[in-house]
Amino acid sequence: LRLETDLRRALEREELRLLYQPLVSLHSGRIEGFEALLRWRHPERGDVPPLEFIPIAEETGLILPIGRWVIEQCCAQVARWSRDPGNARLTMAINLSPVQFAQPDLAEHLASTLNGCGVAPSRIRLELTEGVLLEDEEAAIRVLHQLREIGVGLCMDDFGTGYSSLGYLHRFPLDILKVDRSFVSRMDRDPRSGQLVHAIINMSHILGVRVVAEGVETSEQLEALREMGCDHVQGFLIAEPMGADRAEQLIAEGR
Ligand code: G
Ligand code: G
Ligand code: NA
Ligand code: MN
Repeated sequence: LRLETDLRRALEREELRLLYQPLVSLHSGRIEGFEALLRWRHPERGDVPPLEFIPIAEETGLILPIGRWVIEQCCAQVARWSRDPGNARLTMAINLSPVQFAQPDLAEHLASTLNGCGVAPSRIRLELTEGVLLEDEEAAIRVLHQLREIGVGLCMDDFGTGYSSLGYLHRFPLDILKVDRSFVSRMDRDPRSGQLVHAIINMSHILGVRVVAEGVETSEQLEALREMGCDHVQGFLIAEPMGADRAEQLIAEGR
């Protein structure tokens, strides 16, 4: 309860910030974009893990103002990077919770924020978990099409956990699928996990969906994923989530 009260004030007290973790293209070897990851530094407790405060934010509805702030920060960040024409293609992946997805004004807020920052919608990619899709499939498909009409990319996050089925790829208008890091970490020990990831990549490609492997921690995983034709990788092997300044440095070095 205490944490809830504190979280309520975290936005106005500027205790929230975003870190950015790069995604690297296995085709070009270059940074393709970043995923924005929310952090909360509590004045007494220090860093509170997202796995602790995001569920509270979702239960209390605080995820709505926080989520809007995240979207606004991300669009502003993309606009700042884009002042350098060399960065004109960098993407920003934003995590959306099912509560945000259920808001009727989500598409409108996104569109007006993009417009206000002068950022092309194709630079933003929304990461959704299957929780978004399970409750009311028809409603979910309607919203996905609405978002797609704006022109933002759509990504299925944490694929391979829960009920994730390849049927999702067929029924939902997705651009990208993110193979969950639990799969990637099992690849080293268990050949069948590797074969499964390979099959997911092949099926995704048949359906015109690109694949990101997340949680890549070893060069063996990276090489195996490259051979399987995986499109993008993300994980500690490449870089941990970092502040915007460091991200900007990294982009500059990569060119
Ligand atoms: O950064 P970390 O890997 O600890 O994130 C843990 C979880 O918090 C992940 O499931 C991630 O998707 C979620 N998360 C991180 N940032 C955001 C955010 O801005 N909004 C939402 N809804 N979830 C986030
Ligand atoms: O659920 P989601 O995929 O959004 O979670 C992203 C979380 O994964 C972030 O909290 C991020 O810090 C974490 N993460 C990113 N790369 C790695 C990695 O290589 N290994 C592990 N264990 N966690 C990672
Ligand atoms: Na994510
Ligand atoms: Mn994920």
